[in-house]
Amino acid sequence: MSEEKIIEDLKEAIIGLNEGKAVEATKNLIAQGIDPLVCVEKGLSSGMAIIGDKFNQGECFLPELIRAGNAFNAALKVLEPEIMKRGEKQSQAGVVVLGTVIGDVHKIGKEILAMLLKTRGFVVHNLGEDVSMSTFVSKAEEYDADIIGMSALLTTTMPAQKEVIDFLKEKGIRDSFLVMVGGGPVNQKWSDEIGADGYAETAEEAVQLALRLIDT
Ligand code: B12
Repeated sequence: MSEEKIIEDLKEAIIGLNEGKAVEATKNLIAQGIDPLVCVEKGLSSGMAIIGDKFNQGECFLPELIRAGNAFNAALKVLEPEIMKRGEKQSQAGVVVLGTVIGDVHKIGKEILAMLLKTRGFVVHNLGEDVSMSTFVSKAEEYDADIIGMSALLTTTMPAQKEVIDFLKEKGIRDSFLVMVGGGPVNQKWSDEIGADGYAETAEEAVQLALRLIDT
C-alpha cells in the first residue's frame, strides 16, 4: 500500500471517529518506516481540522469531538515511542513547564508539543489541562523552569495567558522566565499584546522557538 493511501486511511479514521482503525493505520505507517511527524501532520491533524470544521458548521457535535479526540490520542500513543526514538537527543536543552490554561481542557496539541520538546532534550513538566495562574507560576518556581508554555484553544480562555504574565509581573519575577504561547486562536499579535516572549503556530515551530529563546 502506498504512503499516501495509508496516510489517507489515518485521516479518514479520525474523520470516521474510529479509534481501532486509527491505531491500525498508525501501526501500518510505522511498519512502512514513514516519518511519524508526517503521520501527525498529514494524517491526524488534518483529519482533526476537518472534524473542527464540521463542528463549526453544525454537522457534528460534542460527542463526535470527544471520539475524534480519543482516536487521535490512541494513535499518538502508538507514535510516541517512534517519535522519541527518532528525536535528536541533546543533553538538557532547558526546563519547560507546559499546560493548558484554566477553563480549557484541550490537550492534544499540548501533548504533541510536550513530546517534541522531550525529543529535543528539554525536560518537560506537563501540568495538564485547566491549569490555574498560580499553579503555572508556583510550578515554574519549584522546577526552576527556563520556559513557561501555555496552550489555549478557546477565545474565552486566551486571556488566562495574559493573567499568568501579569501575575509574574506583579510578583516581580517576569524576567525569571521565558513565556511562550500557542493554541488555535492565538497569534503573534496576541503574543506581542500580552508581552509574551514568543508564539508558534505548530508544535514543530514551537520547538524551534524554544531553542531560539534559550539561545538568546
Ligand atoms: C478535539 C476538540 C475538542 C475535544 C478536546 C479533547 C482533548 N482531550 O483535547 C473536546 C470534545 C473536549 C472539546 C471541547 C470543547 N470545544 Co473543542 N475542539 C476540538 C477540535 C476539533 C480539535 C482540537 C485539537 O486537538 N486540534 C489538533 C491539535 C494538534 O491542534 P492544536 O491544539 O491547535 O495544537 C497545535 C498548535 O496550536 C500548537 N500549540 C498548541 N498548544 C501550544 C502551546 C504553545 C506554548 C505553543 C507555542 C504552541 C502550541 O501546536 C499544536 C500542534 O501543531 C477543535 C477544532 C480545531 N480545528 O482546532 C475544537 C475547538 C477548539 N473547540 C471549540 C469549542 C467551542 C469547544 C467547547 C466550548 C464546545 C462546547 N460547546 O462545550 C468545549 C470546551 C471545553 C473546554 N472547557 O475546554 C472551538 C473553539 C472556538 C473558539 N475559538 O473559541 C473549536 C475551534 C471548534 C470550532 N471550530 O468551533 N473540543
